[in-house]
Amino acid sequence: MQHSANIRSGGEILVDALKIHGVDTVYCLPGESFLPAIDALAGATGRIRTIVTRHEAAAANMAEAYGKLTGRPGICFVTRGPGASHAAIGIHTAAQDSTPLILFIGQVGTAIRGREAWQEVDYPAMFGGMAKWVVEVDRPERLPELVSRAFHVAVSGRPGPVVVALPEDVLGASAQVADAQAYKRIAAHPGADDLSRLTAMLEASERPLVIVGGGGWSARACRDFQHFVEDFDLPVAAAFRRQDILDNHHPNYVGHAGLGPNPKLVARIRAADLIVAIGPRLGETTTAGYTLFELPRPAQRFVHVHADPLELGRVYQADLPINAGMPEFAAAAAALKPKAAAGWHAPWSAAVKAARADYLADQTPGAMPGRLDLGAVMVHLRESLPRDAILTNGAGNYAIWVHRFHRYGGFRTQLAPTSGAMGYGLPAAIAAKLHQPARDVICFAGDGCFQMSGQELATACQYGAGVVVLLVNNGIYGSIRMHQEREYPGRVFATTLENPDFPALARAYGAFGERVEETAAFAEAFNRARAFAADRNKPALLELVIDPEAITPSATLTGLRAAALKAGQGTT
Ligand SMILES: Cc1ncc(C[n+]2csc(CCOP(=O)(O)OP(=O)(O)O)c2C)c(N)n1
Ligand SMILES: [Mg+2]
Repeated sequence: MQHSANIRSGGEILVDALKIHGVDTVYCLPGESFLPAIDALAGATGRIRTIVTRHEAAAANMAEAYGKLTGRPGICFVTRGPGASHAAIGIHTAAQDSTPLILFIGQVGTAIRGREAWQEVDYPAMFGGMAKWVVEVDRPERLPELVSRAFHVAVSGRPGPVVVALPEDVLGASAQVADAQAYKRIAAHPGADDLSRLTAMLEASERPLVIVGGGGWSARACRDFQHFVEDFDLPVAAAFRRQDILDNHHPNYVGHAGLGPNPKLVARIRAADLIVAIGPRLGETTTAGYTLFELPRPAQRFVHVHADPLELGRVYQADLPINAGMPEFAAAAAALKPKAAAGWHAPWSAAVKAARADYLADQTPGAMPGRLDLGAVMVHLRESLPRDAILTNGAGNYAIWVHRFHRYGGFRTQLAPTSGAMGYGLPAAIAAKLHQPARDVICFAGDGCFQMSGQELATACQYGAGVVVLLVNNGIYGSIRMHQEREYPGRVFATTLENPDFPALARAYGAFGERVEETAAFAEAFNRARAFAADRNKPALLELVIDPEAITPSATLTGLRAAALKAGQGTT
């Protein structure tokens, strides 16, 4: 703890607060609106690394990915109106993904507030429905208090984003004020009664199933969760894009309940007599558009564990709602034992093995049209990448292959926005690689997705982030084209892309760039890309040229169109 009685600028008070709260990285796109803070960051380079991006969306996405990776708030600095507007995507994703993040925004001086001064925005109004808390600091003396509160709000209960607006005179003024101390995360613990009821419900059940997800997990919490799962031999499905909470190689992992799930898993969820949802909100993407469970009273007995008491009972009425942080719940659950612990065998053990077998069978891709088979690429990667490799992606149909055929190796091997935001993969990969340089970081992006943040190859080159980008090029906004063929068969509009020469573009940035057009060429090209990234600490991009017909692992565009026409879709 530090009690500075000396006179400091608002910028210095702020950056001292960041140090006290343990910040080691700041993602930033500068603006003249927060020069005193930038100058204070210049004086703090021994403690805080400042990563300067080419677009505020990327800075905010990097901060979000950092928050996901570490459980500590990702810190982002952007300028007023235009910068804040670009950065809004990070706030949205951090909210949907329950990720701790603090966005600091320069603001017009307090003396001219409310006149719609240059680039002035009312941040509480703009971010009020998206962020957990929005505050504008009105005096430098209040920086220690309000920054401390920002950290507490971001990490406590259900983690999420906080926005702090910084009027330029507040940053530039001098003040004498004592520092706060480092923040402490506040979390609920499960009660003894909750835990004994949970044990009793498990023991009374015949077909239990766990759905794990949500934010706020840590490596330790995942280990504890695994012990609980093993002691009760429970089958575990992952909520949408939460596939790295339980190592997918674990025999109790039975698949992904996200978009386009294995129908056999869906059938098991429906047939379960007890659902134990640990962490997820059970949102639209995990519940097949709120159709998987009856509303508001599921047919199965229902246990819902969530960090936010307001989320419990919001959509689903649980028989046993448990308000707890994930580390707190997992630690308590790891200590639970089935009643007849010694020699106990779960009556559902055979069902777990069958569910696991269904999962493994679903991981064998079928043949697809075109010379380069994305399923075969995924199988090669799954067999050759180290288990701790981090895979990132944004939004697009290409991600279906990644989520379905990869086996995520446990805590923080997946950085994927549950918000479904395009453009996330590359900034997330850069943040991950800079934070954990020893690990392989692979970014998947569609041709559409990549072009929302491809300029960050420059950032990756500047800071030495040796990520490998696998750019899946089908020449279309494939995901939307898929929906278009289903709803308006044959009426192709606004979904076709004329693309640049991606490898040449990558090379222009100083990255590695190569095009892969057939399956047999992938393995060697991937080795070259990976070696370049590792040796040069620079990004490497492989353009994977995919036949647009291969719209999902199991459907073709022509097939979708024919089926829709047959069903009379789009005709009047
Ligand atoms: C920021 C943002 N804008 C638009 C969308 C809607 N959207 C979802 S997927 C998609 C197309 C993605 O195209 P691409 O990256 O090429 O992947 P593909 O589906 O072709 O594999 C679009 C436009 C979105 N999810 N996020
Ligand atoms: Mg595409």
